[in-house]
Amino acid sequence: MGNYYSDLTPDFKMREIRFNSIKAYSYDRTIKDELKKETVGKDSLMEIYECMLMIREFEEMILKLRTGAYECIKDYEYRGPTHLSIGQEATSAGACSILNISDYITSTHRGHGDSIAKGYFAIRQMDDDVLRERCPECKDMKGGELREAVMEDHVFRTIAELFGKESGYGKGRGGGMHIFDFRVGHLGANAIVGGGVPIATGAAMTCRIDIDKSKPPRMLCCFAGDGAYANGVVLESLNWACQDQFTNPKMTSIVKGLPIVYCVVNNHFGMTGRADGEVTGVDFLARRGAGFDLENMHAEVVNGMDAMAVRDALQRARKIIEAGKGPVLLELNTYRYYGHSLSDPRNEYRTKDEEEKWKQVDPVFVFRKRLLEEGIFSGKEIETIEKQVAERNAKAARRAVDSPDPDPEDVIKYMYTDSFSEKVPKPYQKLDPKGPEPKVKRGSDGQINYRDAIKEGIVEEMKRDARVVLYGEDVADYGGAFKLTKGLLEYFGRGRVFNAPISEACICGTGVGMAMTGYRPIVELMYMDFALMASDQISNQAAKWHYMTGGNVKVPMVIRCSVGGGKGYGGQHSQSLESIFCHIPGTYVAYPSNPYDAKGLIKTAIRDDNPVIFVEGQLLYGMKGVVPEEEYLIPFGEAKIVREGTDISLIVWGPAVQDAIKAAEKLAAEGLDVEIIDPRTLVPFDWTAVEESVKKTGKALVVSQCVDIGSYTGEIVSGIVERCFDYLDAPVLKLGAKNGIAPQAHTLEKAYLPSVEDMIAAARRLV
Ligand SMILES: Cc1ncc(C[n+]2csc(CCOP(=O)(O)OP(=O)(O)O)c2C)c(N)n1
Repeated sequence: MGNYYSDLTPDFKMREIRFNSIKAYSYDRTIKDELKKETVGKDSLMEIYECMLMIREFEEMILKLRTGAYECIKDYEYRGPTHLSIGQEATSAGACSILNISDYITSTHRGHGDSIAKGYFAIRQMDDDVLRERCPECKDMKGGELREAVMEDHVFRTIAELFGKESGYGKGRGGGMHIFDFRVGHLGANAIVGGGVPIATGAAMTCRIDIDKSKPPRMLCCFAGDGAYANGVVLESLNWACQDQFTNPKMTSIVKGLPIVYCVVNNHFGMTGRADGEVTGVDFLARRGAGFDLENMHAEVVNGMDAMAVRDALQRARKIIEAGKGPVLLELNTYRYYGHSLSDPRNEYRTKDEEEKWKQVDPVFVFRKRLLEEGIFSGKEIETIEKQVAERNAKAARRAVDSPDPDPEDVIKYMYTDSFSEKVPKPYQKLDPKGPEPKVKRGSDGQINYRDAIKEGIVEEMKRDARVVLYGEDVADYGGAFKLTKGLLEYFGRGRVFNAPISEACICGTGVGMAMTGYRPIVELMYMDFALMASDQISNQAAKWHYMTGGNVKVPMVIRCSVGGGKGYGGQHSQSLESIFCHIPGTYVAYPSNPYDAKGLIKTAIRDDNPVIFVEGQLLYGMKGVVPEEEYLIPFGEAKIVREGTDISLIVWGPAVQDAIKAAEKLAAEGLDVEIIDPRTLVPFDWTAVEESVKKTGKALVVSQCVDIGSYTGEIVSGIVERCFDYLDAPVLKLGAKNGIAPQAHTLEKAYLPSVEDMIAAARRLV
């Protein structure tokens, strides 16, 4: 038993459990006070103002585009989302004004402001060399002229993305709701409400462990709306971020809470209705900080209409985080002046009077007034910057309209990357063993089982590359529900092999965040059925970010999940769901059917730069086979001819392969020579092997343990018909599990899964 647990003793002493208090609106300084205290410089004040103006100008441009009132591009008809953040500028500018280039943010569908602000303050921090790197066309410029050109380029790339242009940040693939810029630490806006929060949490895990002592410590600012704080995955993330294992010295050598600030951008409206008074039970969302940590997460409510108050809270958050006491939760209380989008007239859920009251505390005008009244800047200085911002936006908008659209030929370009971890960067080649290596024992015949083959592949890859980490429910001390990872903790240590809360969405989402920021997580989902709990993080996040960023980010992660079918575990622990993930563009799907393939494929999965769903058959865990001790990889997209034959092509994967072999042997006795093809990876799929076989045999049967309706087997059937129609002597058949729910009763489950006899019957039908 791990020495970090103390014995549980029954203790029912009467007591009272208290939560710490949460401060609200504690900021009360003037700008002059700030200058005197040197918490801000005059330049920074102008930067904050300029940044807020840039956001407003950008958002008002969208507003005017709808009526043709944006003069310089009157000829352009904008189509696409219009989630404006006018009124919320202080949250973006105030927060980003304290971030370093190397700090990260994540944002939301209403995230143009966050994106503009993160880029703006990063550009203000860049020296001339870095500026030139960002903008190769500006290579002959320097100083102020260079910075201005790069700033204009930032606005241009943002507008170009909004307009779906090839020169946009995401080459027009993601659009405004998925805006990002990894070069300045913007990890992406998310159009799935709450979807970015576990990703941010995972990126913060990277910041916590991946420390370069020559650089300032990194932190993450996660912007998400008030609506998102009702979402399960967001609450899972708060729980995740507060885990004891990050700060318990018995469990980690990096005693440091997660360096993340959860910024709740509380504009008081979800989509087209209010949360408080109806669909939530609290007055302040900062209360969400209680309940996950013994002393509360450090939480505050902040006046989000005041950039200086936001900045002050973020400065405090940074100190807390640098002291190792993260995470922090800040509720930034603000208001959006327009509807959810421009098609929302907003009169059903709020009054004009209410809007007017908020406009009285407008972040841009009030800040301007304070700068003037406190004598920080003259009217002329302010007007100069206002003019510059408007002209810059207009110029960038014109340029964006005139820039080329993506080529329709490239519609699916960037869906996958061809890249692969060829060489491990030097700092990650170092192995730091904490105990004995978990060596897999071979029998005298050189055989090991499927479970150990996967384990051996994982160990080899983790030894090769320190960026590979492994986590999931009880995978560390216990070795996972199926003991596949037993011994890895003792060898690699808890920094690389650790247990996760029972939060499948967060397990996958944090994996996405770690992968985006340079790590290569292997995450384990105990049963494939539970992948449905994480379906957004797998299908909308892991799968899509490479494409949505025009190939600018890679998500090299492996999601291991096992299929429990055949054990009498019933409807929620037995499903073969690989077809679902084959339907989601952006993920690879591998399903080894034997120990040799299992080792070779897991190693490839770990080195591949795409997200891979790695399916394991629980009934195969005990299967033995000869597996070389030395290194080998099995390329994705290369099927295996399990048995050569001339009469029927039987395409089959997973545990059904063994049954197919038995069926082929029986059919051989009847004089039917079956060729068995195991694709090994369903995505990418080896069409060449299947085509060659079917052209030879003229008959095809496709078998899997997926429920027949909507199964990937149907996709293969249609592909065969399309490719081999002239060679076919019979209809192509498919066989799967019955169109029902996996039953518990042995008799029923036997009838449910495709059997050897079913395969024989189908083959006979073909001839
Ligand atoms: C998971 C999910 N459910 C519903 C929606 C539709 N939707 C888009 S924005 C929105 C409201 C989000 O509210 P909040 O998080 O407060 O952000 P805000 O729009 O106020 O900035 C909803 C429900 C969505 N995009 N994602």
